[in-house]
Amino acid sequence: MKYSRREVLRYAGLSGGGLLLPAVESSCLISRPESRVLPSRLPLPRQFQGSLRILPILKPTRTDSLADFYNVSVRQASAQILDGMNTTIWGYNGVFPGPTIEAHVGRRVSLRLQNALSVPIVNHLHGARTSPENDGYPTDLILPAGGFPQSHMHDLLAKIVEGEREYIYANDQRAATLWYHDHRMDFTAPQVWWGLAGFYILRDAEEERLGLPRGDKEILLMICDRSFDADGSFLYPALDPSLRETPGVDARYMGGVLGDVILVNGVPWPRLEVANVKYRFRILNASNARRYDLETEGAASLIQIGSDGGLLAGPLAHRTIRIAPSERFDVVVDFSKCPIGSTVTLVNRAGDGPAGQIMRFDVFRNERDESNLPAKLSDIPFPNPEDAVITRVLDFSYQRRSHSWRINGNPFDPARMDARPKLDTAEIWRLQTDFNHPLHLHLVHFQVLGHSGRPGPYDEGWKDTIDLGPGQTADILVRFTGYRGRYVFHCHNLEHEDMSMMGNFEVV
Ligand SMILES: [Cu+2]
Repeated sequence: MKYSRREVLRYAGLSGGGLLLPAVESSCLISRPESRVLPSRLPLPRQFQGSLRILPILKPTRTDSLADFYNVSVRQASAQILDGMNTTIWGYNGVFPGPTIEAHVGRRVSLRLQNALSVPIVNHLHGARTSPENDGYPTDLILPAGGFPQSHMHDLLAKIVEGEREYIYANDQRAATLWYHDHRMDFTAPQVWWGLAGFYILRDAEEERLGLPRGDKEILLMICDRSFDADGSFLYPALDPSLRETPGVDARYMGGVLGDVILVNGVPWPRLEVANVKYRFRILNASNARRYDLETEGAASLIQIGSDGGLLAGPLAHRTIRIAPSERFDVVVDFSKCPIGSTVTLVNRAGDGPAGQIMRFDVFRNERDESNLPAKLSDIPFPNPEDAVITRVLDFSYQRRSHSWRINGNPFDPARMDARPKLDTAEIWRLQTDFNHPLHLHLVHFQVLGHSGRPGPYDEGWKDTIDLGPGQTADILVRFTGYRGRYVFHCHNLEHEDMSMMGNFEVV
């Protein structure tokens, strides 16, 4: 019998503390692995040469009165990311980023995924309130047609299929910027790195009525970093580059893999020609481990209108927006004060050298602005901590003994429930970290009560991911609504996630 590395760790008799009183080894003496740049083996592409790619909307293969039906094949393909070179990607319908799915509140989406890769896949719709069987639990694999050797983690509850399966998304939630990505047990990080990520935009009538910038003034921006091998292929420090058996990365990168090329919608440091009016940018950080401090240089600033879970109560101006892996920030940028011929650069204050730049807007056209930016956007309830029936403490730390990322000292185990919240109740989850961890809960949206004291500047509205820095603690108020069943919560630094920083909750 063959054990995965993670199973070996589990059987090594490592035990963790109880949920409410975590027994965690002191993290102050441990030198934690930092995220690290993987240098490309070719000259980096020049900045602001390529045009931003506007991501196409996927057409349903059919629709009826209740639902839209999509068929998508997940396959290997070739992409032109660098000038004069081909990059092998794994893509939904063979493209990276994946095609955008546009959905409407109250109308169901059926997504039939066909796995044409040589390894298992799992699809997760990030930020969606989805029934457990459709949520993309990491062991609910779609094996390649013809099967796959049983090297995957043992899970009695896993629903494994061969070739293809259908996912049903109810779209019974607020309008929001969601995204779908691979969630295969132990191999999420490399499979997303190869290209398995796309936008899923959920719209509703309330939002349409506001008159926000739309049409060609509403633009999706998927930011991610990648490194390239000398032949133009994606470079990733996987222990098993075939992604068939051994999970994990070269030990030097277990803190997280950073690329040295910044891609927006799959184009390195692109430029976009804009008119001197307001634009709406739905920004997603689809990077494995890199966080960005976004700023604009030029006569336009970032006005946040939405977060992971949809619109804020009102617009919120930021000098800088810190965006961690998997977070979404919906922003309006008003170019009306920019002279024609001027430029505005979106920069990353958290990055050095080339990684300090993201993309450039070239203001080239005079136009009349027909959009609005209302002072009131939506109703967000005030979070009342007294609604919570319990407070749970969850510690997210590196454990030196096992050289892995742990929650309350435990590695991931599909058979262990870390929490059993009751349907339609609220709980406070007190999240504490030793390091940078963007923490994500499936199924739910939450409000931030305190982030090392009080809500931070990026915690407004409904969130599904919260970014914590070293030694920070956050209290989040979580409402468990929608479905009973088993879901995961985890760090969305994908290398941490693959290396055990994931737990389970079951809504009962
Ligand atoms: Cu982490």
